[in-house]
Amino acid sequence: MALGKYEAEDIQVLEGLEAVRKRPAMYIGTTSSRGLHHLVFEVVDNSIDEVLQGACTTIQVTIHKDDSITVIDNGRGIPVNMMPEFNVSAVEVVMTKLHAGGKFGGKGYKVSGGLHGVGVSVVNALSESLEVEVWRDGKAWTQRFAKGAPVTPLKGVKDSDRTGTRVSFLPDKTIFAEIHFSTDILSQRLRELAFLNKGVTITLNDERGKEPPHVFHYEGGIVSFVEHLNQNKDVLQSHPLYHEKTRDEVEVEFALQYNDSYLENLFSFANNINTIEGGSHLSGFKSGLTRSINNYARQKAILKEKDGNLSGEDVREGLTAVISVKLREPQFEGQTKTKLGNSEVEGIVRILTEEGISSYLEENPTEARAMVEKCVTASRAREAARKAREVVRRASALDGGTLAGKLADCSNRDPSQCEIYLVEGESAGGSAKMGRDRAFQAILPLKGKILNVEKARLDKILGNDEIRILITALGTGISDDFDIKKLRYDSIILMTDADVDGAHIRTLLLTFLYRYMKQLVEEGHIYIAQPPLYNVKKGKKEHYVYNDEQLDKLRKELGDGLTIQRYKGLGEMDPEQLWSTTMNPELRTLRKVTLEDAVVADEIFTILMGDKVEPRKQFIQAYAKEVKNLDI
Ligand code: 0RA
Repeated sequence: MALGKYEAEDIQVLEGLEAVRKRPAMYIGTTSSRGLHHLVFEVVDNSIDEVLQGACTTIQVTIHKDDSITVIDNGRGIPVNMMPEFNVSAVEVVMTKLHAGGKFGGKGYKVSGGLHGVGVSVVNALSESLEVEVWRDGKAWTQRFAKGAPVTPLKGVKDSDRTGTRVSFLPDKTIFAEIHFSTDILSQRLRELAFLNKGVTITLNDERGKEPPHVFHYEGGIVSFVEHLNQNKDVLQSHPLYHEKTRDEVEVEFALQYNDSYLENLFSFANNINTIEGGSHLSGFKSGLTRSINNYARQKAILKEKDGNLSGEDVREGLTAVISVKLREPQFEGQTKTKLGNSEVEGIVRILTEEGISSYLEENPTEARAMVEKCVTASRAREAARKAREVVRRASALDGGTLAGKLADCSNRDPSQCEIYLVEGESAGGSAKMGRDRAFQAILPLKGKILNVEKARLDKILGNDEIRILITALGTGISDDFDIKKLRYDSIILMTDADVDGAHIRTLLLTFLYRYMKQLVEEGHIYIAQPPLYNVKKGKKEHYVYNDEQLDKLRKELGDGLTIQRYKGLGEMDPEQLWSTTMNPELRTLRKVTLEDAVVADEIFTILMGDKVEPRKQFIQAYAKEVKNLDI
């Protein structure tokens, strides 16, 4: 190896990339599994930039047997020329200098900011080894690196007339807690990218298993995305409405299709980044939609003069839509940097949305009528819901009126210190009330099954006692009234039995929280308690066992003569046991409910809780274990 020159080089490179190795989380958010997967997305984002330039049509991702990754694209290839200001090749600059992308002139779309966009050099810094191969200028070129430092110079190895880039890397085991790539996580995002960039072909090949490669290619782009989101629902339009237009250099496209549910299912993207926190493009889309539907309804006298306007909520009931914008200098704001800040985008999107929807309604009168009538019905139902909600508001104003006798509140009044246990059943609720630390733990027993909110409209949902009490206890309100600042407990812990009924109740609760208090899920306030499955006694010594694996292990360790009790429900534990196994912060384990992917969560809830029986059957058969331990 030609190390000579590169010894000096190492030192320089490490000055830049050392920071990344020292504080990886600063660059990729975390060194957990999520951060590991970000490495792949970072490389793929660079290939997607080539797609956005119209320079690339295929991206192939391979997970090798040793969990190393290869990404190959047929873009232009990273430039190989010497860069005088750095005295090394452009390839080496891209691979070793932070944010080198910008140094090539920010002409094109760069997926910068947001979640990714930190630069391939970060992937290089966090890889035990990395090899880049570039096809460009009639040759194939390669260079190898270790922990970010070059170990060979860039060499033109043979003639080649193709163009593109291959990046192969093995993540550094001393940085990441675990090196295991999940095909599911990778395919979710790769599929999403294929939806958002119509025509591109993205393949994922997992060499660790025997499955054939996944191929993601959608000629329909976000139209296919909306069809996919609605696949298990009954729809009002035979094909989604689609509109695409560029204005003031902002590329706007949206697709929408109503279904007969009551839920709004709206996803927004800016430069391929899922803007979970919304932003100017989303508000522009919402107001354009509200205006165009109202205009049409008035024009066709479906709304009479005496009727008030349809509200935003009315026109979004049962709506599935994807709005995607691409712009030159996206500003990402918000807690998770997933809110588009560019204010000029709002007006552009509003006008284009209004234009697109209005002409669709004119051209498709049958569909238009079905859509608008659904919105009018929604508006009437909302009036009924408003009255029901008034009842809830008054109940919370009384602060405790409905709660008295139900909620055992904690004495601490600082929400950041407090937690609430939502407990299945009165008897477990009783034990929890006695066993808890009343200073900071509140207990709310829930009797029986709560309502399946996936199948009911808001007025009915709010008529349900258990749900009203829950809303009052949490203090935040729901949907548009939701205000996280009013949250009365920092942690909301679901404690249900470790059986099928318990899992069902947990899913019902999660569905409600996800649909009506989504921010609580997004911001990580929801937890699942882990009660023990067994009590194992040997002589005077007691052990609590949380799963079958642990039980096997303990059996081997302790030998024979054990008394094993399987807990059938939380109610079988006395208050002291419940405290020490499941509620004592020093000893308990809680599972945090995370929302990795709202698209997948929506899909799962629709399948689990919706009307269609066949997809549910299939899902439960395929994922029997996961459903029991539903962890979004
Ligand atoms: C810098 C400049 C150009 C392209 C790239 C980097 C590039 C990086 C990666 C990483 C994976 N695939 C990639 N493809 C391209 C611009 C090239 C030009 O202007 O010709």
